[in-house]
Amino acid sequence: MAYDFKRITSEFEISGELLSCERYGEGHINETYLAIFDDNGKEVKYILQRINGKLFPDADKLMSNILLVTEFNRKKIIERKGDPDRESLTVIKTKDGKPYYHDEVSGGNFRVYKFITGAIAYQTVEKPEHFYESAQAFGNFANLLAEFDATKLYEVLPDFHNTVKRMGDFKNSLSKDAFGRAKDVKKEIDFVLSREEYCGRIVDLLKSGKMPTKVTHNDTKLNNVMLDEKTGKAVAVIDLDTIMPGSICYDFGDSIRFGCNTGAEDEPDLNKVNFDIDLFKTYAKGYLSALGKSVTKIERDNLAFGAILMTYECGMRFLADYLDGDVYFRTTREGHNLDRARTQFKLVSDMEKVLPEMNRIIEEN
Ligand code: ADP
Ligand code: GN1
Ligand code: MG
Repeated sequence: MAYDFKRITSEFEISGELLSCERYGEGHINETYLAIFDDNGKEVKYILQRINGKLFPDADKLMSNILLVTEFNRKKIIERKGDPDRESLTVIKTKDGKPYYHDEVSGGNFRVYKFITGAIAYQTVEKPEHFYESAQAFGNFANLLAEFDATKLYEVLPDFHNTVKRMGDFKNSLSKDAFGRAKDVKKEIDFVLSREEYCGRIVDLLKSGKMPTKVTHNDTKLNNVMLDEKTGKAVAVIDLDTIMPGSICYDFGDSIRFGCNTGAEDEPDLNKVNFDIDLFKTYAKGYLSALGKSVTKIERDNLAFGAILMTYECGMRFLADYLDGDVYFRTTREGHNLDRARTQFKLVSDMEKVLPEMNRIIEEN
C-alpha cells in the first residue's frame, strides 16, 4: 500500500522537508521505511514504521513499554557519558505529544525513531567479532534491564515463547490445513511432533520458580542489534516490541538460532545450512562475560538447550504459518516460510548431535 508519507510524517515533531521515504531493512513484522529530511540544508534520517496492527492491536500498550524502556536506558547511557541518540532507540513524538500516530486514511499506526547513524544491522555473521559484539550488547542490555521494574511492562504478546502453547497453535493449524499443504510436508510435520517433549522444559522451570523470570528482549537476532560501521563495536539494541518477562535461555537461544547458521534463515539449499559451533563458543563467551554473576546454575544448565528450543520453536512457527497460508511472517516468494522452517529443523538436528559439547562450552565460560 502506498501511504501519504508527507502528511503522515508532518504529524511528528520533525523539522524540515521530506526528501524521500523508502522501504528499509529486513524485519519480518513491521513495515519499516527510511525517511530522509532536508533540515536547512542538512540531511536528517528517521525510521518510520507502520506497526503491525494484527500483532499489536493495542499500540498504546506497545508504545508504553517502548517508552519506558528507552527512557530508562537513556538515563543510564547519559550517566555513563554515552551518546543516547545512538546507543538507544529514541521515539519521536507526534506534535500532540503521542508516541505514535493513528492514520485514519490507511487505518495504520505509525511511529518514528531517530535513525541510528553510522551503524549496521547485519543479516548474517560476516566476522566472528561482530557476533561477539552482539552477544555483549544483548548481555549488557539484560544487565541494564535487571534494574528495571518489570511490573510496569504490559505483556503485549502473551506466551510469546511458551513453546507448549506454540505446539497447541501448530496442531490447530495442522488440523485446519486451510490450504491443503500438510500432505506435502509430512516429513517436517513429523519432525515437529516427534520432539514435543522439548516444549514444556523451560516453561515448567519458570512456572515452578526454579528458573528466574527476567525482563528479556525475546527477539535477539543479529539484525536487531546495530554495530558501528567502522569499528564493528556494538552500538544499540533495537526492535523492542517483544520486551516482556521471559528467560535468558530464550534470549541466548534465539541469538544462536540466527547467528550460528552458516546459511541464511531462508536458505533453500540445506547443504549451505550448518550449525557453526565455533560461533556458538564466541557468542557464549561474549554473552556470559557481559552477564557476569547474575546467571543462576539452572539458567546456565539450560542455555544450550535453549538454543535447540528456540530454533525448534521458530521452525514450528514458520511451518504453522506455511500451513495457515503465510499470514504472520512477511514473505516474498512461494514456499518462503517452508524454506525457513526447513533451515530451522536442519539446525535443530545439527545441535542435537553436539549438545554435550555445547554444554561443555557453557561450563568453560
Ligand atoms: P521488525 O520488527 O519488522 O523486525 P525492526 O524494528 O527490527 O522491525 O526494524 C527493521 C530493520 O530496520 C532493522 O533490522 C534495522 O536494519 C532497521 N532499523 C530499525 N530501527 C532503526 C534505527 N533506529 N536506526 C537505524 N536502523 C534501524
Ligand atoms: C520476527 O521482527 P523480527 O523480524 O525481528 C519474530 C521473531 C522471529 C523472527 C524470525 C514479533 O522477528 O519472533 O524469531 O521473526 N518477531 C515477532 O526471523 O514475532
Ligand atoms: Mg527486527
